[in-house]
Amino acid sequence: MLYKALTAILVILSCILLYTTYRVVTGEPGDVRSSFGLYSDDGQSRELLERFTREREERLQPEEPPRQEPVRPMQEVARSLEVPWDIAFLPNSGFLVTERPGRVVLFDEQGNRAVIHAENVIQRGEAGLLGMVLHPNFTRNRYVYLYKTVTSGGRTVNEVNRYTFTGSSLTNKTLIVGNIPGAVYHDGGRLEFGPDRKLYIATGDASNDQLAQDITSLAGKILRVNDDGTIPEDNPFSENPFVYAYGLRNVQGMAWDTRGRMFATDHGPSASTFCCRDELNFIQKGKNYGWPEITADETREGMETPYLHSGTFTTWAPASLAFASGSLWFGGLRGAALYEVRFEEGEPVLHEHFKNEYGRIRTVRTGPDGMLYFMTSNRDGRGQPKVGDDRIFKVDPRMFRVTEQNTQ
Ligand SMILES: [Ca+2]
Repeated sequence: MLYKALTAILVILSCILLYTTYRVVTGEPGDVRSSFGLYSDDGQSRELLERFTREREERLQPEEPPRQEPVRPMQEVARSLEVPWDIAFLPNSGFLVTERPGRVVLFDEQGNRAVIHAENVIQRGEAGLLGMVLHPNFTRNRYVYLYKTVTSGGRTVNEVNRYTFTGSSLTNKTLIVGNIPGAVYHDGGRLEFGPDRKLYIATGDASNDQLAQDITSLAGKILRVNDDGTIPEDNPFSENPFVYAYGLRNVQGMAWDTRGRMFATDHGPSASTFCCRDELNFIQKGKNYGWPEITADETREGMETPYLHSGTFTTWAPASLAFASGSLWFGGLRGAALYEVRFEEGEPVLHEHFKNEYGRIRTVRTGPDGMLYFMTSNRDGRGQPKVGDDRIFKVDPRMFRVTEQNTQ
């Protein structure tokens, strides 16, 4: 009896051993090897290890990704302005707007509006009170920078001044850069602080195209200074230490993408017999952007061709540049559109929004809320103002992709 029982136990144990050996050898589902700690250095084991690691890492991630906010509707934020040229967002949700005839208008957080500052400016053609930017440390120092066209020593010039914002006025005017050649046309005018916290100043050729290639002139350039107007040590030209890039015709838009790459728009010679060729340029320190020697796709040793241009039949008249939602955006004056440059598989592709819906569009800026703010320029002498012009709108930059998805 005892002998039979022992035999039975032995048979059962042998069966278990045989089954286990079979599972180990075939690697059947259930993976007995892992329970036995029997990992061998084959592909399947590595795959299992990787899967385990991946699953563990996934468990360490937040339970759910943050919910995407719904795309917000388009909204008018201001109206009845006269050639608004720039907008600056205050920390308390109010904002400042420059009007080209010489006014700075404050819109406070309650929506009240007041002219808080007036500048004597030359108001002819494209000249006047133009760009505005807040210091990166505005919350602490309250500095506001303005770009304007004035008469100095009998000449038309542009200058950049710094002011202190008191909450209801601009005081302590300090000259930052003066004697930038000015004219009725081609005054540039955009101000931006770069990611390096230097002040970049976009100028025009002041209707004298030869100045763009003349490194000693401040015309047809992108200038770069410290916040007090002194020269950064790493600017590229000893002949003219203000200059960062040159060979430009009339730059009114500068922006940096999230990788810190700098871009600038430039107005092409739209009004001449050699039409159009508006530009979007990838800006690098010390480079020559070709005006007036080369335009559009033309190349020449030591000169840069544009990243994108409008061709010889189309005019954008690009008057600004902003980066939002992975794209570059600019307003088109003659083009009467909001332009978007998307990077599709690394290539810049132009998309046109609101064509002829709002008339001439000048400045586009990204607000602290991630919305795009754009302003019309229908009262600048070249447009056809409608009731309510000029106006400022805000639009969710994601709106255009949603619209496209819905119409596909
Ligand atoms: Ca060029």
